[in-house]
Amino acid sequence: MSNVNKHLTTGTGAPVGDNQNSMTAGGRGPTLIQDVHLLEKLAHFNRERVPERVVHAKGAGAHGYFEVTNDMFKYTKAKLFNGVGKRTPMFIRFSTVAGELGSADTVRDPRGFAVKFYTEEGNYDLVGNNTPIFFIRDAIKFPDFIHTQKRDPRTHLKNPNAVWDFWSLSPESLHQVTYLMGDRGIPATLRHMNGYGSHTFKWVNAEGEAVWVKYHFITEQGVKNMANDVAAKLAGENPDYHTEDLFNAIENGDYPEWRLHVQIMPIEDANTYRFDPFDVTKIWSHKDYPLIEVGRMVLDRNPENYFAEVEQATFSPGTMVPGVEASPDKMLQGRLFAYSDAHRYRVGANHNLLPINRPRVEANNYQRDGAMRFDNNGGGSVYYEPNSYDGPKEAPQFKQTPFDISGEAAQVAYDHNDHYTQAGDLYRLMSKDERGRLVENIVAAMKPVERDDIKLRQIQHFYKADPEYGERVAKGLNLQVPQEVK
Ligand code: HDE
Repeated sequence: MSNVNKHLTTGTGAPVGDNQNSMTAGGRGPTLIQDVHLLEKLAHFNRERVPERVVHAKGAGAHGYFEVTNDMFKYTKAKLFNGVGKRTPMFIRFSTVAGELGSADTVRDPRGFAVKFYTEEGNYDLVGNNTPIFFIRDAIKFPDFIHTQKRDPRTHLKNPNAVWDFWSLSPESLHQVTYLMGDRGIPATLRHMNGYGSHTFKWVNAEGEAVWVKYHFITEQGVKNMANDVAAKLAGENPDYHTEDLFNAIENGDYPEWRLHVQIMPIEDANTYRFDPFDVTKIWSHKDYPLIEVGRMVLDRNPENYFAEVEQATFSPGTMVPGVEASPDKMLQGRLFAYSDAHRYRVGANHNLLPINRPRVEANNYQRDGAMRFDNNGGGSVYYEPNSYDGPKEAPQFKQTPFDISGEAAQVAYDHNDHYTQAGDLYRLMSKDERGRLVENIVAAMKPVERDDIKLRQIQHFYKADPEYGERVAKGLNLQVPQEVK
């Protein structure tokens, strides 16, 4: 039906006679409750905000495509990674982690790098960061970790005591702390940073053979970072600097591009590798498992509407396609629950029906009803399974790949506890100037910490990673490296 109303209407399509004046009893009388246009406008306005993401609240999104440049048939049957030249539409949302929806872009913080591929087999979400590792390696610690990154419940201010108390008591964080406090902690723009799946995932080929895989999106723009003073100035002058840069680049046809590479580990190597390959605080050496190019990701279209496409976008590591499966990485396992739970709370039970989240292939299932079920809710089709009415049936060829389980059910820590080698390697990999800036950033961040015992505990971790690292931070804080660690 053509839009008969060329004029302003209410939410229910009725034409509006006056959008400037509330209806009153007499020119100066009280406002009449029968002015339903006024009531509707005010009531809808009160409900314009949905809860912001509890982490990664501030973000920017873009549409684009993924194009295969190198077949991955050998490793995975996932169709989006096979057929050189094949293009799959995708949507990405970049984000900071700790700040609220209105916070500044140019802060020292990991950046979210969440990609939704609208593949011919359903959506595939790769919900990563711009860091190949993470601070912790068991989901059970995540709420506590994020509490220390957010505001103190009494002062409502950021609390460096909490930040460094948690990190000094969670030495597995040292690698990511070194990464975060280094130059890459503040990217110059969202286009000049890499993206990583961070976790280890499982790929399965058409013969049912599995390998372990890690994803690397290498920016074609080159990695560029932002100096502290520039970042601080921009945080005040233009808190949306990264958002604006991405939008303008795409608007001007300067489409940012990343090359997707993977590291492939044979399934049996997981038992003997020198680091636990499922420990997301560790990387796999590129010498051991070199990068293999898979394709290119190009962002070439800005969202039409920020709220509809960026705020309502829902990504989950649990959104996988045939040929991609989870690994036993405890952080990934926890995320498999947390994301869709967050979406059901924040956006609603039927968030997958929203245009930005809806798969480009038909979703055939018996899920019905729920708030905001704005499609035909399955119409009159059969609404249970098994059934004799030709409803959609499972396809056994898409069963998850069986895998062996060993040991007993228990709450156990990872058994590889070397938190220092890779953090030290990262420190020694840095140039002299980078190390100087790293130490400066750490000293500045730790100076406000009230208790010396927290500082000294953290200094011991830096020292164990590299004595020079520890000595320089201690000196910057006018403290001595504790004898017991020397
Ligand atoms: Fe998240 N994370 N996360 N995270 N995360 C969320 O989902 C969570 C982790 C990441 O642009 C939330 O919709 C748990 C690692 C990105 O919409 C929430 C754990 C990595 C985004 C959540 C982690 C990420 C989120 C908040 C520990 C990189 C934004 C609201 C097991 C590999 C996605 C929401 C977007 C968002 C939970 C740790 C990346 C609460 C429980 C590790 C990029 O569900």
